[in-house]
Amino acid sequence: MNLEGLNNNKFLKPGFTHKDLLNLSEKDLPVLAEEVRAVIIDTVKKNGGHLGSSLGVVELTIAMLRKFDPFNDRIIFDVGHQSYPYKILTDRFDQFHTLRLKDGISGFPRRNESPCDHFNTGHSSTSISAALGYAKARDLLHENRHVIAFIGDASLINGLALEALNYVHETKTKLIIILNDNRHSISNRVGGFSTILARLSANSTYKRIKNAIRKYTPVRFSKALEKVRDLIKKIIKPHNIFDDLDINYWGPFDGHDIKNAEKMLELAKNFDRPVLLHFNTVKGKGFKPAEEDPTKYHQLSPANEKKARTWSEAASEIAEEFAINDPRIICFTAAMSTGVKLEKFSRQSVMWELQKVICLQWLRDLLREVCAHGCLFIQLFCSALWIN
Ligand SMILES: Cc1ncc(C[n+]2csc(CCOP(=O)(O)OP(=O)(O)O)c2C)c(N)n1
Ligand SMILES: [Mg+2]
Repeated sequence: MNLEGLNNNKFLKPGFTHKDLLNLSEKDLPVLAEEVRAVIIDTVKKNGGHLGSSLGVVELTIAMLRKFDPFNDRIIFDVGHQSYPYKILTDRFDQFHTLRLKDGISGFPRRNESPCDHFNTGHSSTSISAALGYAKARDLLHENRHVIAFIGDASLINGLALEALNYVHETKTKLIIILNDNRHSISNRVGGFSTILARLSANSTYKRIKNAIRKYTPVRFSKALEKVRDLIKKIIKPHNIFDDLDINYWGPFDGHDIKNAEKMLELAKNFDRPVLLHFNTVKGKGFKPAEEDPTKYHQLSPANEKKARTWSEAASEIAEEFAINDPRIICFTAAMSTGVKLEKFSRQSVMWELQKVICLQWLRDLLREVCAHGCLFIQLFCSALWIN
């Protein structure tokens, strides 16, 4: 990106650091949010990368970075494809134009890139496990830091993440889970848990909590905190699956309301038990094409990329060809039928297609039996084994 083009920016200028973010006033924050968005859109259009997820979490990231210290606290992103605003606001704005270029800023959190990146990611659903590890280590060493897992709705509702949720109860440690619910995976979100999240999102507690906070904030904040905390317990009903797992569920809240998000994060900071804050956001927020077609704008290719035929295109064509003659052909994808070019297959073929599956261990066992007499492509399963 041409840094000269940023001269019109009010806040996000060369040399911008995390400290500058802390010095901004409340009314400046929406302006900063728009400037962050513009930088992301501009850079991703040129260099390629993930677009919709990062655009959707700009406000949440601002709130989080004003309430937590990214150098001392441990903020762990799931997948990490939504971490562009975080990178820009944690002292990497000047380098952000090198996103995904050789020796440039990585498209995912990287420990060797910044002291604010605490966990290398790429595969989904690892954040809560990593956060639990950090929280346990903190307790053992009597350290003073917050641990936050920042996870998307589709990443939360599969085996690896659910396993970690199951274990939160056992660790009895303080942990903050921020659920960024944009109702999308790469494609549509599916599965039984998806229904649970949708029901929670439809809950009207957000307004009630906002009113409760408004009622108490004239009192000194620490006092208000106690009252609101008690109130939250009563307000956030009906009882839900997270409460059943001994994880306090607060929400749902508007993830684009920075002021309110900051208040909820402040409450979570002062809460001594595991808590999950459920925020509703819009994938692709602020860029109309991405809001309207979040699947297409989940990820863009670099502007000058040569359009060679990809491995996915070749493989999907073969699958389509086989499927014409054999109704037993099934395709499975790790929640990325678009990315692996299987859309046409899923539209045309009559057979069962199980897609949007992220938990590969589960998929492996399922496929082993489905394909007892067939052939199994296990590329992503192998990659997850190696990388995780
Ligand atoms: C194990 C694994 N399976 C599949 C993927 C491909 N993948 C990348 S992002 C993503 C969707 C994540 O959805 P969500 O967590 O809701 O985040 P959003 O993109 O909506 O912000 C998937 C399936 C992956 N990274 N890792
Ligand atoms: Mg999502």
